Amino acid sequence: MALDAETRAEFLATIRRFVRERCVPAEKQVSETDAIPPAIVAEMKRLGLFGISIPTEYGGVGLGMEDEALTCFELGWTSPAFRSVAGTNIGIGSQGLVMDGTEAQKRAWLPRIASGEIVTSFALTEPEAGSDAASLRTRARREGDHYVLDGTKRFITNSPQAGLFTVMARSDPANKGAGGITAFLVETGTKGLSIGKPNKKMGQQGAHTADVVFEDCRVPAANVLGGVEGKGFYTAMKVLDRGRLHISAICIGLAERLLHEAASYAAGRKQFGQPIAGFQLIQAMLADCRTEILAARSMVLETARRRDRGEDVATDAACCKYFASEMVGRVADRAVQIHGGAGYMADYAVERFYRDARLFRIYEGTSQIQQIVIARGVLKELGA
Ligand code: COS
Repeated sequence: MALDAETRAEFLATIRRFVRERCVPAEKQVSETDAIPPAIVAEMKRLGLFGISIPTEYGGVGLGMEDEALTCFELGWTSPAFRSVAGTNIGIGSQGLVMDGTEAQKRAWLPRIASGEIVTSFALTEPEAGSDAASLRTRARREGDHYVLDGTKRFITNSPQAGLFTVMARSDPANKGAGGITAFLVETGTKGLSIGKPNKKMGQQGAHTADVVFEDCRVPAANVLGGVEGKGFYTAMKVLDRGRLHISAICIGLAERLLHEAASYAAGRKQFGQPIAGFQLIQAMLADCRTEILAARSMVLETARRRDRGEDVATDAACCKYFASEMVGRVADRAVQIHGGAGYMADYAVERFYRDARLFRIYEGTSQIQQIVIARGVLKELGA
C-alpha cells in the first residue's frame, strides 16, 4: 500500500526527527556499550518501525517498497545498529511469513512481530554454507507430527534477542539441491535450540549476531512455513530479493550522512590558510560522493516502484544492492580521506561508519553473489 502524499511526508518527518534527535546523539554510547538504549528501542516500537513492512490487517504499517525505501533513507542517516534492532522484523525475519505463511501462521505471529513484542531472525547461513546457500546441512527429520532439527546456523543477526526463527533445513536428504529444503518457524525456548555467544565484530556495535544450534530440536509439523515441504529455499530467495532493496536504501542513508560529515569537516578545517573545501581535489571527492549517491538513490526508488507495481525485480534488486553497497564503501573511504588524520581517530563518526559500512558488501549476499544473480538475469532475459 502506498501512503498518500501528506501522510507520507508526516511519517518521514517523524522518522527524520527521531533519527536526528534521539539516535544520532546516542551513537557513541551505542558503539562503546554495544547496546541500544532500551528507551530508544521502546520509541522505535511506538513509531511502528518494527512493523513498517507488515500488512495493516496483521497490525503493521503496511508500507509499500517505495515508502519503505524512503523510510530507510532516513534510518540510514545514523549508525546501522539502530536499523538492525528492527531490521529483521521489517525484512528477512518477517517476510517469509508475509509471503508464504499460512493464514494461521500469519495471525499467530505477525501482530507480535509488527509491534516489536518479539524479535525475529532468519537462519540460513551455516559454517559450511554461506554464499552457496542451497548446500546447507541442517537436517529436519520427520517423526510423527513433529520434525527433529539438527545443525548449526552461523552469524545469525538478532539471534540473542530473537523470540522466533525462520530456519531453513534439509527435510529431504535424498535431494541435495534447493528442492530438499524446508523453512520452519522455531520459537525460542524450544528444547534443543540454543544460542551461542555473540560474535565480536569489526563494526556495527549494538547489532548482535551469534550461532544458533539445533540438537534434537522437536518442532511441530504445523510450524512448516506455508505448510508445505520443499519450499524453503524459494522462500529464502524471495525474502533476500526484497531485503536487498531494503539494505540498498540503508546504504544510501548512510552515504548521505557520510557526505554531510565530510562536507562539514571540509568547510571548517583550514590548511594553507583556507578551508580545505576550497581545494579542487577535495571538491572532486565531494562531487563524486554526491553523484554516486544520486545514482544509487534513483536506482532504488525506480526498482522499488516497479516492485510495488508487481513486476519481477530480482535482477534489479541485486543491481541495487551491488551498486549501493559498493558506493557507500567508496563514500566512507573518501569521507575518511577528507578528514585526514582525524578520520582515523575514534572521536570522529566517519571512523566508525567506515567500519560499519564494510558489512553491506557482505551480508544478504556478497557483491560477488549479486554479480552472479545479475549476470544470470541478463542471460535468462536473452533466453540463453
Ligand atoms: N526467487 C525465487 N526462486 C529462485 C530465486 C529467486 N530470486 N533464485 C533462485 N530461485 C530458484 C531457482 O529458480 C531454482 O529453482 P528450481 O529448483 O526449480 O530449478 C532454485 O531456486 C535454485 O536456484 P539456483 O540453481 O539459481 O541456485 P544456486 O544454488 O545456483 O544459487 C544463489 C543461487 C547463488 C543466487 C543463492 O544461493 C544465493 O542467493 N546465495 C546467497 C545467499 C545469501 O544471500 N546469503 C546471505 C545470508 S542470509 S542474510
